[in-house]
Amino acid sequence: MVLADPLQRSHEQFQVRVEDYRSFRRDGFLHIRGLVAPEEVADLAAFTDDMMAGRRSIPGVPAPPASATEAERRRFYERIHMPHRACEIAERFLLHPRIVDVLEALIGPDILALQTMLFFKQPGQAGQGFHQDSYYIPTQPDTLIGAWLAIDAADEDNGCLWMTPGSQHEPIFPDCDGVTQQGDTVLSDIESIKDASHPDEQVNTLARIALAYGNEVKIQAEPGDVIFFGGHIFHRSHQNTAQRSRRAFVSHYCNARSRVPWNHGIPYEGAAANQEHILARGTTHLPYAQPRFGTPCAANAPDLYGERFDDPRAKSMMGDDNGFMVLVPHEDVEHDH
Ligand SMILES: O=C(O)CCC(=O)C(=O)O
Repeated sequence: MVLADPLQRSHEQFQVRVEDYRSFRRDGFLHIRGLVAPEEVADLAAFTDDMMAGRRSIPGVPAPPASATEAERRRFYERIHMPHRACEIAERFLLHPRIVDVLEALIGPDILALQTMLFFKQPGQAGQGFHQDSYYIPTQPDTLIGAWLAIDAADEDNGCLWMTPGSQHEPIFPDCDGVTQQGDTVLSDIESIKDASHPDEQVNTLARIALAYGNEVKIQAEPGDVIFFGGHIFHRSHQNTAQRSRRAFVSHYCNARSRVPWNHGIPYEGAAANQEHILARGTTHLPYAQPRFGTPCAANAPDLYGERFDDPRAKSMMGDDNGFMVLVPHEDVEHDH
């Protein structure tokens, strides 16, 4: 009998430095340059070009009419939600092993992949005002993290991300817009805010709390850079006022041991929707989904991305002598806490 080749990782593993881990905790975000290879990002750019030209489409997402002019096609899409449920390329980037390597070090070891958004952000298209992602995507305990992959170079003119370092320690402010009942409402004196995500600082009252920090930073990025940011940090982006596009692919994840009462507004069975989300790395006692397009990940390739079955010891991410975060078994009882 000829055995199939054992499944192998398709990408060189990315190891997070202890200094990066520290800066993620200190600032609330982490910018990893060149995490995704240029030729892979070019695939994603070509995919969006093809969509705007009407050569490719995502099932369930309307395409520009055949009569649309070039300018109308460019403005047709702004943002597509959850493309990983309808097309292979989005699932591939959601489960990109090097992105998940970083997640494993920051919030792992077990990672559940929840959400994707494809931003077209063509010249003139709007930004998104101050908001906290955990308001929209609740996870319990809250381990939400976003990964923002630059498809185009992003700067102040074409609407890059802006982050407010330190605001990751803020609670999630309930929004009295009535969209959800979410937020940290058990805190006795928490104030409700209004119109989070609205670009106008006078309308969006989260802006007052965010701007009081006085330290907002712009995150200029090159194609292939990924910005990781926690679910509590105040962040925003502005309108694209340049003549260049500012496309980005954004995914959200949580630790796979968190309950996720969220399925992008789609009804689900039971008290949580974990069974609708894909196990990207590690293991979990909670339900999870398989990828729809077969992208390798812990759900379908446990030998590669799941638990090492021959080693049942508990493990934690720790710094090694070379300054990298590595998964270490808890074997030294003398030093256990
Ligand atoms: O890319 C943008 O313009 C905004 C992205 C953002 O704020 C988010 O994904 O939470």
